[in-house]
Amino acid sequence: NIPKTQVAAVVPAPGAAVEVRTDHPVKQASELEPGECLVKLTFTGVCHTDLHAKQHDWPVKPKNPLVGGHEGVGIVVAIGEHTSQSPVKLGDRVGIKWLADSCLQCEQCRKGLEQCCANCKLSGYTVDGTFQQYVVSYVNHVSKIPEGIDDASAASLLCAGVTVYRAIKYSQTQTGDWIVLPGAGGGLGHLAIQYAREKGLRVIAVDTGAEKKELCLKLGAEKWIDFRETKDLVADIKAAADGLGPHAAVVTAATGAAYSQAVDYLRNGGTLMAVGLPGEATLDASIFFTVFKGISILGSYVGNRQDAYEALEIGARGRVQVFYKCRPLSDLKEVFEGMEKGQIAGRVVLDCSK
Ligand code: 8ID
Ligand code: ZN
Repeated sequence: NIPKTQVAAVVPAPGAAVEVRTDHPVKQASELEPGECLVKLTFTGVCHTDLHAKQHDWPVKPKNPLVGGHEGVGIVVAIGEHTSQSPVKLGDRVGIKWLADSCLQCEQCRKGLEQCCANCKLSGYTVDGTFQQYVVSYVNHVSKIPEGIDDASAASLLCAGVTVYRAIKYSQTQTGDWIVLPGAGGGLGHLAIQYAREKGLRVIAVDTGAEKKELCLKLGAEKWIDFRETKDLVADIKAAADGLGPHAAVVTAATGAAYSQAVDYLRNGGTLMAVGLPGEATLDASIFFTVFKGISILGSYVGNRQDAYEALEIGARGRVQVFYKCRPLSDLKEVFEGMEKGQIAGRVVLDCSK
């Protein structure tokens, strides 16, 4: 009993406002290709990437018209005929991630860099995503959601969680090291605080406003710096980390400004992990001091299937929790407006039934 139509939040043209439609078609079971599955969604997170997609502000462009969204949780209700060896079956509870599908055969896929597969499909970007009630996805890449975590709480682990989990995993840090998190009060950042703590790191949170300050400190940040109030960000961050600066910075802010002084405040031998994705900005850093201080500058892009498995498992054990406010799917336009103004502490998760 899969309906013919559904509620979907559609970006009808590049940069246009979101339209909520109640008559959006649902791909029927008989229309699925081999390897495809249909997932009936319960909840979906809203990532800042979805706002970039709506605003059309990245150098790589999305499909048009677009149903965005890539932090969805739901149940597999159909699998394409002639799908061989599906890792999931009907009735399984699964998550939809940014990486909807990849070839699994190319060099990048073989090496575990599935997200860099030249033939990948991206949920809510190159294929329609989770801002609807039924989404077409791919059996090889949907993530089984472990027991012990409810749908709404699991949703934002699928992008925000996986992304910061991987970024911290490869941040070249060890137990007891200092990590600074510009963007700490946002969707990715507030989970980064918790995954960093889980790794035994000491956290300096950088963001702005009383609500985000309270959230960051509650989640285990030891130090807080308000980027709008500080007179000298470099001096304040260095001072917060024994006067020597942090061992790593994982930048999840969606602006180039948050990157600009990282090489200056990092400790000698430190690592800058680029995660936040302003569309046009360039990384402005002293070459001399990058070399002289032995700084590593790395980029980290979502995660592979194993990163997702690990990030979800930590969440299901209750070690990392998404701090979210729940809104109906039909409120997406207003949620984007709040996100644009930087008003959302943690995440917003949408109820796909409303
Ligand atoms: O795979 C990836 N690398 C990946 C995955 C998912 C998302 C990258 N992203 C990108 C998004 O596309 C977006 O560009 O990460 C960025 C952040 O996504 P988000 O966490 O979903 O956004 P948010 O909830 O709006 O949080 C951003 C925070 O940054 C703060 C804001 O106050 C907000 O809390 N911020 C800003 I804007 N400027 C800042 C600054 N200069 C800053 N914090 C510190 N210093
Ligand atoms: Zn995302």
